[in-house]
Amino acid sequence: MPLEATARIVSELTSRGYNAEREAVTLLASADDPQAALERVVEDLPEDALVVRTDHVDAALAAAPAANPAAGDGSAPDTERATDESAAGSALDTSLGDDDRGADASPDATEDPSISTGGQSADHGATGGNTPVETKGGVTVERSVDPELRSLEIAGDMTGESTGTGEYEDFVSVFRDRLERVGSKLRGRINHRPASAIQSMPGGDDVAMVGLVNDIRSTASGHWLIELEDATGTFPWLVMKDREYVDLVDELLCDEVLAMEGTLADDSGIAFVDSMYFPDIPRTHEPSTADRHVQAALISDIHVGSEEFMADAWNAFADWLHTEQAQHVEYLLIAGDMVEGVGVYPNQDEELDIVDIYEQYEAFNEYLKKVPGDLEIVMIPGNHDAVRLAEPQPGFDEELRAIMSAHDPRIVSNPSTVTLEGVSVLMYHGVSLDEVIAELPEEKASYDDPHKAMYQLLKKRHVAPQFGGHTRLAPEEEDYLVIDEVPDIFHTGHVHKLGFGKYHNVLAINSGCWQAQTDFQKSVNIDPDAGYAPIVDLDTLDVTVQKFS
Ligand code: D5M
Ligand code: FE
Ligand code: ZN
Repeated sequence: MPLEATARIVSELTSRGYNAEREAVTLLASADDPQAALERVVEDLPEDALVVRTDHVDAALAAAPAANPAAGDGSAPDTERATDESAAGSALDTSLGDDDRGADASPDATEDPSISTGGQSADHGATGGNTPVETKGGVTVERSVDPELRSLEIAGDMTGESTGTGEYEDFVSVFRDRLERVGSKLRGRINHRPASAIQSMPGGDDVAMVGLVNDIRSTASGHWLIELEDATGTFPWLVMKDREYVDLVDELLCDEVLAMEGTLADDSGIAFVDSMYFPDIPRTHEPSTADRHVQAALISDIHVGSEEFMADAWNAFADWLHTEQAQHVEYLLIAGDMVEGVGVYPNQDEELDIVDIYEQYEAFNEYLKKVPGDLEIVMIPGNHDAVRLAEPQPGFDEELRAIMSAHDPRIVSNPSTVTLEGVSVLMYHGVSLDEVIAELPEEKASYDDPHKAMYQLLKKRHVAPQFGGHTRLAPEEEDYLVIDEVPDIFHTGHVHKLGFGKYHNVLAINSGCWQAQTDFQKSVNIDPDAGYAPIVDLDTLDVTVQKFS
């Protein structure tokens, strides 16, 4: 497969910081053992060489001993690659103890039945009854990927598109855009009226409105008063404590968009809620799948530069990616927190292994080099990364892109949507999950089940509905945080817990992290899921979890 071989050689060389003449690459590709030849060439290159030329390759090939596959001490041609024991990753069975992963494990009946699809029990935390069921020693293989079969498209990347000045008018436009776009998913379902019109309707009339949640208050008698706002004004809605909808009140966040239907009080000053509607994901949503068996690894929160960064686990993951077991993993998505950063949290410097932010990214790039060069890599920033903290966060600047150049990753904004062979993945770092978990009752969102907090974001069709708490909003003309199109996969990180499940057929995955428990996390009892890599089959949307720690 000459095309594959040349592409691989080019990316190997670039990942080590070299350019190459076209003929030099062809020559390398036609060697008996291109990988060994490449190693030799690199080893013998003059120190100041930036470009690999044909004469370098000629010299290296001439000096090489005759190819003898059986020869030697068993060391792999590339010593950075997997050795048998270091490549051992253990697969976690994701179908609740049934070790036939493809089989029809029956869905956990106690869970929302709507989340069960794809022949898998649908709802998982990292530790919920799963035990490592297999440990496969990995043998480094030549990955036989055909780049022609791949496709990768990006949407919603706002890098370079920022128009916000942070002025009041920008907040007006971003909320107007939010109401318009999220509201459009509700307006067809009810006979809504603007707030200003509702104020002048006669008492007793049936009314409906689409608006942003402006305020949520409980009344002295235990009912709930919810103020909705639209472009014309605000209107108060009362949810009586004995109505079935009262259970939904604890899910509400300020600034989310929803619709209410009800009856106007006699004086028309308030309406009694009969129904509440969320923009939501249609239950009929049918996800797209890839036409061939191909996989994506979804990870986040690497935190290179932290004393707790788990280099061994990362190296085992990188080695595993070179093994036969991982040969179908062709995409690697990284949802933010590449590095630990500097000054992100108080006293964070006490736990820094690398104190300079650029050196952190350089170290990250070294770790990135260890994964196979033929992977397509997409990354977005997180709250520890060196971009603005307010969301949406643009992709890294040119200087950082130049540092994180191993394997030529696609660097896009947080959030962004990447479509892999027809399967759309909404990537969002996940700072708002802290908010959702803090505001909602335990059974609806918790650190142990981070995917359930993600379901709430899907239901609200917005990745960071509530503004002003943990989540900082950079107002733009457009609200880039709206979930406009239904994604096939929703990928977040940030809370350092692994969990996944399906919500109305959308696969929600919160990847764990590569950082052991920090002192802060110890103090607040966060027990991170570190060293796991969830792997998604893009042809079935099934998930397997590989453990490397
Ligand atoms: O945050 C990882 C998780 O830990 C996330 O849920 C926030 C929480 N966290 C970690 N450190 C702090 C401090 N100092 N204050 C508040 N919350 C914290 P990450 O940002 O990915 O490190
Ligand atoms: Fe993180
Ligand atoms: Zn984070």
